[in-house]
Amino acid sequence: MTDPSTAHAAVQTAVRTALSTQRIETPSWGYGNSGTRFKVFAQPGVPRDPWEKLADAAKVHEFTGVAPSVALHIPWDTVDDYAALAKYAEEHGIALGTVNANVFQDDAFMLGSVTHPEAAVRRKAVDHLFACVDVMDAIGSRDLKLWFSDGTNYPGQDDIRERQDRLAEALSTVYDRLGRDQRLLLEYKLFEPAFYSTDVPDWGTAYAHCLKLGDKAQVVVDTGHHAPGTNIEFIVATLLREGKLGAFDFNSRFYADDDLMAGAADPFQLFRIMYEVVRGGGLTPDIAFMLDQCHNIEAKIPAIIRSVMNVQEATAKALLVDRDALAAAQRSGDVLDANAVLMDAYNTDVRPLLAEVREGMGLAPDPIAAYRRSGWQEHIAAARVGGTQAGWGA
Ligand code: AOS
Ligand code: ZN
Ligand code: ZN
Repeated sequence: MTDPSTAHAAVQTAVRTALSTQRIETPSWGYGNSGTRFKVFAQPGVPRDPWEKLADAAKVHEFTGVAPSVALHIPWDTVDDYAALAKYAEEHGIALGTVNANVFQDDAFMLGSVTHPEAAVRRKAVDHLFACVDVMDAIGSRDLKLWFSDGTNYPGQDDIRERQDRLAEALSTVYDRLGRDQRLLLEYKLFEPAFYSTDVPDWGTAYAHCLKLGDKAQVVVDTGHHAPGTNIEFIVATLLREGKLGAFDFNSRFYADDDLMAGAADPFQLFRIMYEVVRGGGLTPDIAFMLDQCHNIEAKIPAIIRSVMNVQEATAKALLVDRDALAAAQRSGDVLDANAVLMDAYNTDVRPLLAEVREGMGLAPDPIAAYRRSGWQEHIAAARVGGTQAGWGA
């Protein structure tokens, strides 16, 4: 029989290894100015172009050690030379990651992009998706993330069934264009900007399309894209069982797609999601763990650091669940004990453990304090004056 203290030490080592090797991708648009339709509050030092967004992302990685890649949004992050952008990222100790396609900001797409009733508009949308794959080729990116704003506002506005056929056709055209090691990640969202029907409203629709497309098509779970009360961890468990979970867009919501800091509104939900990830063997590079957030009133870089830390804390707690004890309680039908095992892990203060993990990686134990001490915020506020600040949507 294994000595309990040896077993405990082995678990601790596994947890520390998992935490120091975890990877969380940050979104280029999280560094830019953003707001609501009422007001965008500009902040001093905000990046003026994709290059400066990368410089800020490099700081998040420098102080957390677990955020080595940045997701791009095309055309928001359009540059003349993508290979140079990738090289610039590398020089700053990070890499370019997922390419997000934007087919929601052109006048032509008012009635839809890939599901638009007119073939010429659908063609224009698919051409943009091809251009995004070209960017992936240039920067060596694995994942194309597709979120479509497509849908209708009024019953009868368009044929909702035919829109699915148009979507399937566009997806399969893009899928065929992917390289051997590239993937198509399909993101669903309950509503907005369409309010009556959305063409990819839920995981079931995304799953059905991905299943037809093949192994290189996977579903993205954006935590903010569900109806209130949805059991997101069940969706995660199901997609993992089916081998169809490709990525997360982490953020928090109080009402709708609020895009607030991950783990801020409901850290318990994030823990439950991460527990299903751990339980389902999903803590691997095959699942892209990304943030999809905008920081409207809080300082952006520290907010992204905080979000990364919140994901780490949820992961640490998920890793600490005593799975043997949980399984025993579940098998014996002991509802209270089973729930207590889960809650014990959730209620553990994992901050000292994460501080130690960081120190083991040669980092400061408190990334936000280290960032503040670094003087980067003062540097960018002084250096980045003039020009147009890049933002979400700019
Ligand atoms: C939109 O609601 C989605 O979350 C997408 O991931 C989108 O591309 C991203 O939020 C940037 O706007
Ligand atoms: Zn998203
Ligand atoms: Zn969203």
